[in-house]
Amino acid sequence: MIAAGLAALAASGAQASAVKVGSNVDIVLAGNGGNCSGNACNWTAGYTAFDNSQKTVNVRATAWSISNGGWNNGTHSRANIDQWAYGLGVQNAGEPGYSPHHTMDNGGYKDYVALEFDSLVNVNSVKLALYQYSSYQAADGDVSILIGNVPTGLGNYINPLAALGTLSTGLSYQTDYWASNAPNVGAGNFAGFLTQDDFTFGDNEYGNVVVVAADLFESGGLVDAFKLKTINIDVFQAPPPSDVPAPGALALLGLGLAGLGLRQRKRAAA
Ligand SMILES: [Ca+2]
Ligand SMILES: [Ca+2]
Ligand SMILES: [Ca+2]
Ligand SMILES: [Ca+2]
Repeated sequence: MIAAGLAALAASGAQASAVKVGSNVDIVLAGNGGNCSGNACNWTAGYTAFDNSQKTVNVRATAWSISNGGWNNGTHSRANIDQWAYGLGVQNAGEPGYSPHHTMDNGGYKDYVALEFDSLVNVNSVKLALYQYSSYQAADGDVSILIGNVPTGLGNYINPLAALGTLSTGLSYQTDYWASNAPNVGAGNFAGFLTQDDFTFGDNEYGNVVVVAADLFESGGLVDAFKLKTINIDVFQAPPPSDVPAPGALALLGLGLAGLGLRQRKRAAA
């Protein structure tokens, strides 16, 4: 039985990882509210896979905000998501309704959007609509991306921190910084589009949940405030379930191997 288990493990490689099936899939999140209801938004995007087949990827967005700290130690609360002509915005419980507070910003609480995909994905770039946060500082668009896997999805109220884990526990994350040279257009005004495309997630960094946040590490610099217009992703396909040893089977195999080793040591000592 152990030999058969070992053979199956060898055949599957044990390190079975997902395979990239499509790249540079653009999902346009801007609109006039038509994709949203019940404080969540949904899209379906079509793309041509590497094998030339036509595929779709579905995504659902909810909004969140962090108070009293950063990703690892702050309080994560559900916020209002709004789909605007220039992109998705976040209004948390501590914010007034007027611009620029309807953006995803890190002035006060740190706002983010959680995107749940029905495929495994990673991120190449995001297109942002920048807003000037205050009259005495230029607009800024530093953005943090987190990628993790939550097999059950987040639903409406599952705390993304609890579901995805802390930044030190295998969650892939990167921040793309921008040296702001936006014009002074006055507090709350649109300051232009910005594409952040220096993300370098590897082909082993994928998941079904992507967090897009106003720079989670901003501290004393220019406040970041933007709407999320477009996200560009690569799509991966998980290996067939039969190729992946179930955790239970692996544990049994481990016990079996431990037992085998024990017997062999006893025999050698005898
Ligand atoms: Ca906000
Ligand atoms: Ca704010
Ligand atoms: Ca910056
Ligand atoms: Ca900044």
